[in-house]
Amino acid sequence: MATAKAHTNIALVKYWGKRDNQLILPWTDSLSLTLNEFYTTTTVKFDSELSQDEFTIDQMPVDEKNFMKLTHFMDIAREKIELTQFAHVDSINHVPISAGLASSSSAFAALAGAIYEASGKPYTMTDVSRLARRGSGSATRSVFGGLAQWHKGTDDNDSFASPIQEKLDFGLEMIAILLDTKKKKISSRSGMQNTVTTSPFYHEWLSVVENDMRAMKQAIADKDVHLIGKIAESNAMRMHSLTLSADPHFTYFNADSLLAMQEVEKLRENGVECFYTMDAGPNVKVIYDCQDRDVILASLAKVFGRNQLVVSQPGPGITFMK
Ligand code: 2P0
Repeated sequence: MATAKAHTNIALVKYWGKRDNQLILPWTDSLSLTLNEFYTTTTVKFDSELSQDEFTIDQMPVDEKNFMKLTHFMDIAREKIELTQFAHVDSINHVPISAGLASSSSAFAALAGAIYEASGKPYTMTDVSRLARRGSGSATRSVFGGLAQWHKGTDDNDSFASPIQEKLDFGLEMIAILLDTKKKKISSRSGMQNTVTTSPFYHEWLSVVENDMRAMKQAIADKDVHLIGKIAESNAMRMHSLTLSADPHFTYFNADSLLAMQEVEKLRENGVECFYTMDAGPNVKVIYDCQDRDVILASLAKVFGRNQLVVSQPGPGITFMK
């Protein structure tokens, strides 16, 4: 039996599209910041008495659809680790589910970590990252703290994340503006698939990411928070332009997302350097240097409720609890 805790991550250079849907192999590398504030804790207990896996999420048994998804993931893990037993799996989310705050990233990272730890067999965190990927692409990166890069790789074996800087020695921070924490209409899985097959701009995205990865890694090496934010914002908007150019076209923006982005732009016009990013949901995340936190919070709190604004520092990689 083992319990693992994993945190969500927010991509600064986004993953948007798979070239292999079964193995979850992405078209591009991606790069993210793991957040301290949002996490999942998962306990796995292998049990020879069980005739099938048992899952609870937030203390409720899972529905049929989630059962199928999770037991399929357990089968992949059993095959990789050469295990035969079924397991009790109990997961608690400290993340608003399916609201673009990437609950699947912390969920599958925590599950993959707990499985390896409970198996009693030797493993590396690269093994955990590789397995987490099979549950959800972004989970690959949540295995590591701080800034992590998911290498797209060529097959199941070489597509995994590695840390760029697990403990940050500069002031990168995020505020998540919670605008709508309900379940999203278009999952990232189907949204990205639709985009890959129908957006006439998809092939341009591949070179956008290649350039952004290079520039982002240099900005990180230079500890240049403002340049990190600037590249992340541009990368996010180019990702979202793919959804508008898909057929059928769609968007994850809502009216409040636009309002939040305008507020960030106003702050910039007033000399406060801060930037935004968005994922597969309407919530906006603001990227800034921690020394500007108070002025940014005060300004955003004039438009949004203070309880909608969640400050998060960089978070750690997977930890195990006794
Ligand atoms: C990312 N997102 O890089 C991108 C940016 C959302 C926008 O990864 O199909 O839940 O399970 O691999 O990882 C969200 O998609 O999708 C995501 P699957 P996932 O963080």
